[in-house]
Amino acid sequence: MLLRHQLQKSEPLNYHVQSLDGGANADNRVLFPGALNSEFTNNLEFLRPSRNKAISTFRILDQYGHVLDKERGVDTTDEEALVLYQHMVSTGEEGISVGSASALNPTDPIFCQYREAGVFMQRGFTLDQFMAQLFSNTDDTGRGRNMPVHYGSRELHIRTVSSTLATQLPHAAGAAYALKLQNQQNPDVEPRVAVTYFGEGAASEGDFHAALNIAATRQAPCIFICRNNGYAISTPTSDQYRGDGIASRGAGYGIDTLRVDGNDIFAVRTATREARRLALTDGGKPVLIEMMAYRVGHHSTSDDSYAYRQKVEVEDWKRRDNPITRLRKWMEERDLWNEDKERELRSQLRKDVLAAFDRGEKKKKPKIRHAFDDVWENITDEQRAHIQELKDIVTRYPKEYDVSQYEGGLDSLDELLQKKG
Ligand SMILES: Cc1ncc(C[n+]2csc(CCOP(=O)(O)OP(=O)(O)O)c2C)c(N)n1
Ligand SMILES: [Mg+2]
Repeated sequence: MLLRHQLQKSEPLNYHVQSLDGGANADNRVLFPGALNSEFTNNLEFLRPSRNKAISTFRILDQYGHVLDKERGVDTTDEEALVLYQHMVSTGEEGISVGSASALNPTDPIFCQYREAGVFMQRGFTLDQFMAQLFSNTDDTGRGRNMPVHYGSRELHIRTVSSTLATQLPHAAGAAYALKLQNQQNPDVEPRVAVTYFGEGAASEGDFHAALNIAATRQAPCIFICRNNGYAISTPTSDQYRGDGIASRGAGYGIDTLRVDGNDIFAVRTATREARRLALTDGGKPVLIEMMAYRVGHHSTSDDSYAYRQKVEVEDWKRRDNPITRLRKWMEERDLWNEDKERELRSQLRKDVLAAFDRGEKKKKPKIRHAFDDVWENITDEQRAHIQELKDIVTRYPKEYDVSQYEGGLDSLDELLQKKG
């Protein structure tokens, strides 16, 4: 019995050794190294997941914005709700990104996919910063090297967006393991968790499995937030998996897991806060939250989703249930919001976005030298030859290669060439 007691609380690292001398127990369980605490049975019964009840979905508001459990209420003040609403007013899965980011600590490092602009908004990324990246202008911290929507901010503790699906997940698991060690070594510093966002399509990548497993075996404080929006571009979930969503996989890896109604920002906030608390208990552990949503927009501006789904399906979701109208209904019932305020907010936001668009568009492009630097501390002979060649071509064909829009024009290449190798 001592053995059982030890195993339940012990570090997983030791269990191989302990189980070898374990043997059969009085209550008919064998502690096989690969499946702890399994009971013997003489029933020949396969697990048949298709017959199980689906994992339930946590919500606080119904689709009409009514609080379901009056005693529990919501954990958001009226003032907070108004700010959240302003950050949400665009199109898509804002309940998930804005809601979860608002329930984290501002220094928790975040690793995004690409559909989480709300996380950036909530952390304080400005419209000018969004535009700097979208226009690849000289204020872009990524120095114009990335495709649009690959934002990142060191100050806001958000790693640069990674659209190579699922690569952000092992990064987050690794960061969480580093945080676990830091949290242990510096007990006076407020403990942190790593947080990562990904779509249900990204969960088909090998990196998803590697990340969940390493976070589970290392007990790293990582919150995995899956946005299950029903589609991976044109691939519906029915072609992506047969199991009970992504939540069932968390359980498979021994990770505390919850499925949440992603259209309910209050449920998202409560779930995230609780996930953070759980992730920091017992020295740290991963948590998975599957947030259910529907992708009402096209995948991207180059996608026409009506080629693979019915328009009526999309219209139905837009009308029936979405995170913005649900919060709005709740606010209207409390007399916090009305049609006039809505019109005013939308018109002001539109003006702000267009003004930032204008400013962003007018700025110069980053220096051309940034195409070469930040890889090696000193440029290599091969790079030197490439830079020289680029310079020659641009000088020979000035009409084809107008570099006047780039900060410093061609001179920035000279800065590099003059740098000592
Ligand atoms: C490794 C990799 N394979 C394929 C792609 C192309 N791709 C870009 S987005 C996407 C769909 C991802 O769907 P999901 O993870 O559900 O996110 P959603 O767009 O629905 O938010 C695919 C296949 C990619 N970016 N990276
Ligand atoms: Mg998806």
